[in-house]
Amino acid sequence: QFTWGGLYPRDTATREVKSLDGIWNFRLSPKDDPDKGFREEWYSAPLASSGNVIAMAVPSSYNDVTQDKDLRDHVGWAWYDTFFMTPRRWLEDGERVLVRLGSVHYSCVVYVNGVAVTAHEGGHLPVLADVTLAVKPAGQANLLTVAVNNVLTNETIPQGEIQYKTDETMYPPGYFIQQYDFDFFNYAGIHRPVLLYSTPQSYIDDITVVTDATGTTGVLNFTVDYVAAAGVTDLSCSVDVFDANMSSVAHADACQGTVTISNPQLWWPYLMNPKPGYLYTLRGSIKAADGSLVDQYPVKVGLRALSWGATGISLNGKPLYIHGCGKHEDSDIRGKGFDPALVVKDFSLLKWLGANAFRTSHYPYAEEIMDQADAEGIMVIDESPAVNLKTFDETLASRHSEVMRELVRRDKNRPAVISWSLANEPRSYQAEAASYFANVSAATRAADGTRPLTAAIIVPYKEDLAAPSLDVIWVNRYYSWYTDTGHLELIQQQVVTDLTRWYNKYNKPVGISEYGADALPGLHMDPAYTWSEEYQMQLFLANFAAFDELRGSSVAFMGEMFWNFADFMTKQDTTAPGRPGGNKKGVFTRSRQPKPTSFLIRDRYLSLASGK
Ligand code: GCB
Repeated sequence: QFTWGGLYPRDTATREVKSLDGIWNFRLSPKDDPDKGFREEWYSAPLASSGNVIAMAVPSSYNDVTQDKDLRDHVGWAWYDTFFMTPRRWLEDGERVLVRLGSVHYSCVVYVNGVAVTAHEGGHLPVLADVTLAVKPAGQANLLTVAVNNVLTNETIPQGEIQYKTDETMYPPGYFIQQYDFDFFNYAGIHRPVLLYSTPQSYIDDITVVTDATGTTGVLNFTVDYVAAAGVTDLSCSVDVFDANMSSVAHADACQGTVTISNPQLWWPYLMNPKPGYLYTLRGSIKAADGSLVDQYPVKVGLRALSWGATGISLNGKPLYIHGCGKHEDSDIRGKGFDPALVVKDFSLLKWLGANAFRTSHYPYAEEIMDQADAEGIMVIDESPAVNLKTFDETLASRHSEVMRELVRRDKNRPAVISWSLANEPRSYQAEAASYFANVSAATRAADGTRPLTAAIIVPYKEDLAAPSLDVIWVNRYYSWYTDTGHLELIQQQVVTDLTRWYNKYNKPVGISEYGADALPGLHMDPAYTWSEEYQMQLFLANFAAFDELRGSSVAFMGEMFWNFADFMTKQDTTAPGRPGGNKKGVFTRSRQPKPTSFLIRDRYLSLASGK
């Protein structure tokens, strides 16, 4: 099931956090006996007691950390375990004890001391378990077991299919493969930090902040949601707002209300202001009747006003031109595992490029990455894991809506998030797509009406049925790569014609969410030939000419996002011949070294930002 992953665990006056990251034990369930671990109750005792285990890094994808092909290509259940101790003071104080996994791909069951404490479906959002009743007394080790399944089906988001090969003259009996349409490798495992933390019995469950900025006044509308322990009444809330130096700038005694800040520092994107990413802290507190503090939790807040309409998107009253890229959570060895060094490197490169935005293609990214985007002023188009949807029914629509609610709840306070992307490249020409996207949009708008909804659309403007439900329209277009390959001279005309048609049809802002060409680092061919670095450069330059023409036209052209920030790992299947060692459409290599195209981007983005 999709559920609320809770506020990110943070140390406060009333809460404590312990990291459980490190090297855990790990064991695969055999491919031909997927349920073995459940049948033999591998969660009831350490994995090492009933079979061979290997060491496994947490967080990391498990696929690429060894030399074992079966591990890399595993389909089915994998098991992790470790031990943890609960600090004595948490138990003595009667605190709630929780385990939170930033994400586990794709679905998981979590056990503490042999008891299932939670299960979660969906690989890119947090998994929360209240383990208060499952943990042992102080001084005794607790066994934490996580069973992870990476199987994708028609009912999962993203979709996939287990295909059985029935021709026994060509395949061994029972042979199957995991098929999926998207190109990035379906990395699996415990991908993000695992944190053990405490809260008081009565606790803040959520905080919501919606900001506005008019003239010289910053407005924060806040709601503090709390859960009172059994028998506890008379709790009250307050909020304090601090500036970046932690000086108090506003206070209110209420669970819901509005505070104002005069002459505020607004939240601005990178390169739009000398101080981008300015963050206030709104600290929510709940107090007992005698005034004593019960729980406290801080959220970062960026004061900004976002609006959109037929002419474009504006931030703090200024028209936005979005110049950025699509990314992946992807790197050598760790796959989709969170790595703070990589986060710092990627933001350093984004800023070097002069990018003011990225799209979390094609799934929600780690909260630690989102924190950095807030702080650096890099705008985010926050995308759901619904990549390449190929069927549209009511069951999937309600599941998709749940994912959107879960995503919105996690990221709703983030100033960097300027849009929700419902999907990437849905097969939106199918008749059912119209009502499907109407449903999912309505659910998402009900969860958050303060940001425009979008999707990255691949199908032609005449065939697509998703756009009527969206506020702004992004399209993925590979002119002169997947169509008219080699004919760079056609790009400008084709991009301009295409985007103008979309705008004329819907009168909504339009932009390019993907364009690009694979380039093998070091392959040079002049005149430019596909796969060479020269071809990638020429293709980008031709697209730039198209974007400039659109910017000078009556089309509300809101932005350009190239594909992709860096080369990334892909699946091996019949499309593999087009993916030598992965997708090479990066302007950086997978190890984040520049291809020549990155210098063209840097020139362009920096001059766009300086208004030249
Ligand atoms: C697309 C997809 C993206 C792929 C890219 C490609 O349209 O949205 O996930 O990686 O094309 O390189 O083919």
